[in-house]
Amino acid sequence: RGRLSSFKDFSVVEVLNEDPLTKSIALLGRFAGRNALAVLLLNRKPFDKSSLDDLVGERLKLTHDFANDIYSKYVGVPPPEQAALTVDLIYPATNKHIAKHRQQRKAMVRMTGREAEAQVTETPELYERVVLPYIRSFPPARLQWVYNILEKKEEVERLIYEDPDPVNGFMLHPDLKWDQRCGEQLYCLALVHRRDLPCVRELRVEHLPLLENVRDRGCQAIQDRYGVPRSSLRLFVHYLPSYWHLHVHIVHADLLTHGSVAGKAILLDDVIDNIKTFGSDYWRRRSLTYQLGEADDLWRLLGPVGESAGGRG
Ligand code: M7G
Repeated sequence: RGRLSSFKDFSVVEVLNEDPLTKSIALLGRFAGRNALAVLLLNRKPFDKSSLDDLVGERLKLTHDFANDIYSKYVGVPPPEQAALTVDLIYPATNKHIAKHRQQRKAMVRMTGREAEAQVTETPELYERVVLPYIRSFPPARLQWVYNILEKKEEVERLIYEDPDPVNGFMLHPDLKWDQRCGEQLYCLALVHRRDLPCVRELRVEHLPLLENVRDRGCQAIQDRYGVPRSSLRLFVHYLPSYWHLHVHIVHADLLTHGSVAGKAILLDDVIDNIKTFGSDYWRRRSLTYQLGEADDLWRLLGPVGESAGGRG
C-alpha cells in the first residue's frame, strides 16, 4: 500500500467510462508485475476562484480557434498547477467496483446515456423477500472501508466531527468525492456508529434521536469547520445505497450530482417527518420507486423480466 508518485508502471486494460459532462474518465488497468486490477478515476477539478489571476494572466497559452462577429473561441493551455486532476485509485479492485464504473450496455429499457436502467417499484413484500436476503448475503468485507473509519484505522486525520455514543453517535468525514478545496462543492458523509441499520427501510421511531443528532450536530460541525450554514446544506440518504450501512450525505445545496436526483435521494428531513407523521413503520410499509441500473446486482433479482441475461430469479 505504498504511495505513488506517478503511474509509470501502470498499463490501461480498458476505458470503463467517460463522461464529458463531469469531465471524468474511468480506467481499468494493471501495475507491472501484479495480477490484481486497478480502477482509476480521473476528474478535472473545478476552477479555483482564488487563483483566477494566475490562470488568465500571461500564463494561459492561447491558440485561436475561430471568430464570428463578436464571438471568438480559443484553446487555452493552463500552467501545470491549474491543470491538476483528482486521481482516485481503487486497488485491488473487485468485480463489483469494475461493474460499478463500467458504462453499461445502452438502449435496453431506457436510454439514460449512461447505462441501461429500469424503474422499479419495491413493495414491502419485495423488500422482505428479495432485498433483505440480498443485503444479508454480503460478505462483511464490502463494508471494510466503513469499519476502518469507525474504528479509526483510516481517514483519521480527515475526521470533521465525532459523537462517540454507540446508539445515537456518528462520525463525519469529507466524502471521497470532495477534495475539500471549494466550499460550494462541499460533500460530507455521516456514518452512524451502530451497525444494525443497513438502510432507510429499517428506520423507526426509536431512531429519531439518531437521525436528529446527525442533522443537528452534523450541520453545526460543518458550519464550524467550513462556515457553510445549515440553510445551504442538503442532507439525504440514498435508496438504493451502494453501501448498506446507514449513512447520510451532507452536500452543499448548490451542488447537483448524479446522486441527488429524485428516485435516489431521500431528504433526511422527509425521513424524519414521515416517521413522525405516519408512524414508526412508515419506511417499512411503503413502496419505494427507484431507477435500477443494469450493473446493480439487484437488476438480476428485480429488473425487468426477459430484459437481462438471467431474467428474474
Ligand atoms: P451510497 O449512497 O452508499 O452510494 O454512498 P453511492 O456511491 O451510489 O452514492 C456511499 C458514499 O460513500 C458515496 O458518496 C461515496 O463517495 C462515499 N465513499 C465510498 N468509499 C469507498 C469511501 C471511502 O473510502 N471514504 C470516504 N470518505 N467516502 C467514501
